[in-house]
Amino acid sequence: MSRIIILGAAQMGPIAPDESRESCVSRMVDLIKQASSRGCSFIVFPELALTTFFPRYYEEDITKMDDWYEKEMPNKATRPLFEAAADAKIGFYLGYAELTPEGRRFNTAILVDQNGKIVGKYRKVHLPGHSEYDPKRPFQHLEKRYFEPGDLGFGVWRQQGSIMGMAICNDRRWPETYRVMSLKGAEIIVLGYNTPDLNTSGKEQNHLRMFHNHLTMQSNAYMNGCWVIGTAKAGIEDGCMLIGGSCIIQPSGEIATQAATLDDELITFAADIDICNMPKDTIFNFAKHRRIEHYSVITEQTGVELPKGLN
Ligand code: CDT
Repeated sequence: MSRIIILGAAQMGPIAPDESRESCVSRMVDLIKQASSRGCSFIVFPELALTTFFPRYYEEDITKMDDWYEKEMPNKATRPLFEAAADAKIGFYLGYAELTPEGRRFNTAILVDQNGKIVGKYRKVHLPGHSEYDPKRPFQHLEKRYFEPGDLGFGVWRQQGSIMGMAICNDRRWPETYRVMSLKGAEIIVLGYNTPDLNTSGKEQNHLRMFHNHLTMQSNAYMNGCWVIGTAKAGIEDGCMLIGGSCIIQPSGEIATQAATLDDELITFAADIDICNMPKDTIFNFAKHRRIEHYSVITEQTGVELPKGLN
């Protein structure tokens, strides 16, 4: 018997800087209702899904940004989302900015089970961007200012008869993200993203943003024999264009379904989790084929070390 889970990516259109949490949550509840009508049992919301992508704004005094963060979860504004999802027996991934009681700031995602209980937490490890105002950029990407690197590692959780892991946006570009979770048995890796269509850190053609979005998730789905769900916050947000392209990717690396708009849009797919078994038992049977005696530089060295001598 196959293990089928109807999975969803709940893409969201732009969130204006002055849009309330309550308004975002009501949009999410609509997506939950659509998911329920399609028999979906797990959906993935974007990164920082309760606010506009505020790292595009510079503020000298970081505490003046506190309103963008959630101090507890669930809270008054998000409780209706947890309740609607629990009523519909839908589990979900939600990205938000976390401010801890100790004053630490993380770009966070949670995994919520079908009863509305938080069962997993992930804090973004690979923070992109910069920490100081950069006058050369048309808009800022200050994740390194407003968040510290995640301290929880790459966990996985048993959910709905499968094993799920979480990542956030820029993490999807790093093969280590998927490999660490796959070494813990991940069969479904889920992530949300906010990706401007313009690379402000270097010269690059805009169309490559979507290409790399899919390339990284598809290749890593294939190389780890797992399902990958990537969910965008898309469209023109406070003048900044964010790519869409939310998708559900199968272990072959092929996109099973992809969003067609840059708005709130739910895509779903009846995913057979057991199709992970063939690649995991054959070409990507890690226990049989990995050669860790040659991989030590991956954890012992961060940057490139060139061979000695001159050419
Ligand atoms: N949110 C996020 O991680 N965005 C990055 C943009 C990188 S450009 C500084 C991404 O990897 O899509």
